[in-house]
Amino acid sequence: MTSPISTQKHGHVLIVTSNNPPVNALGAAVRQGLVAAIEEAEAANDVAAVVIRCEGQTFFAGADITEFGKPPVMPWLPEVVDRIENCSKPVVAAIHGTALGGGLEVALGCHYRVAVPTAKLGVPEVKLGLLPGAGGTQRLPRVAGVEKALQMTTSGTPIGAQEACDAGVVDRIIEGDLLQHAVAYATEVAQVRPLPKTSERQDKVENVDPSVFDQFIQANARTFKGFEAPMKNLEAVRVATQKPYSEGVLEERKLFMELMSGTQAKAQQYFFFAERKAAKIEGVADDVKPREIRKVGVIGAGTMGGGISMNFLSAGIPVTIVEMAQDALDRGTGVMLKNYQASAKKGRFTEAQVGEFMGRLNPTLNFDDLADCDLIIEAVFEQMEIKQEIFGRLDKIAKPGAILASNTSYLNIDEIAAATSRPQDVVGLHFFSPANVMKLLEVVRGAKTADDVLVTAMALAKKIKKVAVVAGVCYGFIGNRMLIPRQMEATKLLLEGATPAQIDKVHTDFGMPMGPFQMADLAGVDIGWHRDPTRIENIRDALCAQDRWGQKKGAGFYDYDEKRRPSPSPKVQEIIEDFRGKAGVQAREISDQEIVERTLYTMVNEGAKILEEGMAQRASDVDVVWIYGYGWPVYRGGPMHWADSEGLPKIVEGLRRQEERMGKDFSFSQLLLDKAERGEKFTGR
Ligand code: T1G
Repeated sequence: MTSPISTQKHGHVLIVTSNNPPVNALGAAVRQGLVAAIEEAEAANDVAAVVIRCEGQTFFAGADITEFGKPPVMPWLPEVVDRIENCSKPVVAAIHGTALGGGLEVALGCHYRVAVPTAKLGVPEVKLGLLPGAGGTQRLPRVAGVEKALQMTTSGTPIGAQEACDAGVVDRIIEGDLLQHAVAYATEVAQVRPLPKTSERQDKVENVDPSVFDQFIQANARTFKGFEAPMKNLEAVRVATQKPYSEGVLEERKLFMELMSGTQAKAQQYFFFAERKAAKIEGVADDVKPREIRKVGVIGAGTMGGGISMNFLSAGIPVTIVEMAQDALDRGTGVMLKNYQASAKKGRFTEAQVGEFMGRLNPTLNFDDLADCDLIIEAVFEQMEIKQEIFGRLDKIAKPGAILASNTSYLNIDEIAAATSRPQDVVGLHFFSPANVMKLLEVVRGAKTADDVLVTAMALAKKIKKVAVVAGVCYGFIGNRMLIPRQMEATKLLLEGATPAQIDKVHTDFGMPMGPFQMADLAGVDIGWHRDPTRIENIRDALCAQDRWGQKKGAGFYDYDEKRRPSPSPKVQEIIEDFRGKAGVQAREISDQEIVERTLYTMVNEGAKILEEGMAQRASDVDVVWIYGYGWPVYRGGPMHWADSEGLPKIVEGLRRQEERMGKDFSFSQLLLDKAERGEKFTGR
């Protein structure tokens, strides 16, 4: 098999090229080829310098993640990087695309680094539950300084070429032909001695104030909470300020192996592939082309309609947004502008861009203005009759081939499609609030939704930087359908003796951003409430009847102060005890484990039902929904991956207790029972 690494002499420069699509991952053949190329350069008397570069979309984007967990093949990446650095002739890294992880470590092993202005450089290993394990935690601080190294290693966020140049990671920004200029640069430095070795730099790691690390930990405590990798990245960088390189890399290796053998790294690496697999639609031919979406229409300028519109405006797609009344339209567009300006303040956009985005917006009261849109998204009140009336009108005015989408969170897409003469053009696009922030998009496939409509939705999701998951038509699709039993069990636990704070704490200790009652207060306790304060059938009705609609009213399951800080509410406790009395329930001590079983195991059971009914394509899609839609901790890999790591027999055992408690109101997923019985897993790792 031909090596992905080839060499070619250009004058006295040996050009080493990697051609290993799609991202020049540093698999075994690449590593072997790089070492062979350096040996070739050493042996050739007419070679004075070396350029290492990559064909295709990017410079090396890191170690080959598909090799993880498999028997290692020599040479190790650290050895390759050391071999490059110990070459007796200068080696120049020519960087384009994204030099990430091991890719940046290879570049740091080179004596010089040049990059095109659009290149990005980073060490995203922390997102895989790891740390740069090929010398990166020791070389990066020596080149860029401790602060920059801490920020890059613990966030995993890449930096641009100019920032890298300013930090000393890149020696020169190349305008024009990268290879040509890299060869010229290599010729320029061919005779320079001593060769600059990043591992020998000491100036940026000596006399570092140790308090830098404690301050960094404090500043990032919330972000790091629950994760193992960020702190180990920080420890590795700290070692670079305490020990010589040769000892530091040994500590780096130890920390790396600790992470690699842990459950968090497995979960986060699983999720890396799960997120990409979600984009694949089973049963749709690869040659199905997406429809062109040049213009989008949005019906409803409320929180959802405005947020949805922003995704397209920011992606360069004009939006016609329709409301029924001028004040609603003005309010909606005003909120969009305010949100953009808030992002601009955080440096996400420039003021000019905000003007550009808003310039693409066409607010109107005239429904017929939607006639020339290629995609129209309805984002109005969650009531079937209203949606069917709107889709009936759309059917009359939308141009042929326009995709008609509903942002419904629960309702039946087939019933909505039936209100039109073109059900094949109807699809669900369920955005998560805030729609301009949350990455998840559930693409709900109706019985008659055409394949190219699906393909268009998935392609468009990528364009607007969403992660799309295909869902079937069922109440609540994937995410909300699993939320329902969780909320029901959480409410029952209140009646049986638990408090909102205890239940929420079990969830936040687990790693969720908030628990069931904190979530209810944030979203609105009144969502789905029948609005009749005289009709009080459950705890939620009682709260709503007393205007306790959540944070927006300063009171819900919790009381809130003027800064929206929550505190347990005696009033709510009274309501709970009142209901307990009426139901004749005796309060009892509820263990945290019971709360886990009754809420999280119940979700796993519902997720298994979703799979057995074909409402999700694969278990990893369910995990993608819960990580991107609800903040399930990525270091636990999502509900189905977590269930596998808990052990399905243990999940079944916990749910048996549920079955005893609930009798006929509880039904097991047969798929869950079968898999537990057969010792199988949902997510295969
Ligand atoms: N290894 C193996 N496959 C990879 C890969 C990798 N590092 N990166 C991407 N792929 C596959 C991906 O699964 C997909 O496959 C295809 O390439 C296109 O990816 C020792 C231990 C580079 C910014 O974490 O961030 O180095 O679905 O859809 O949107 O210290 O891929 O087509 O079959 O994402 O253009 C560190 C991970 C590794 C970078 C391109 N590096 N990759 O984005 O394409 S650990 C990373 C990315 C490491 C060392 C440590 C992105 C990208 P398929 P894609 P994209």
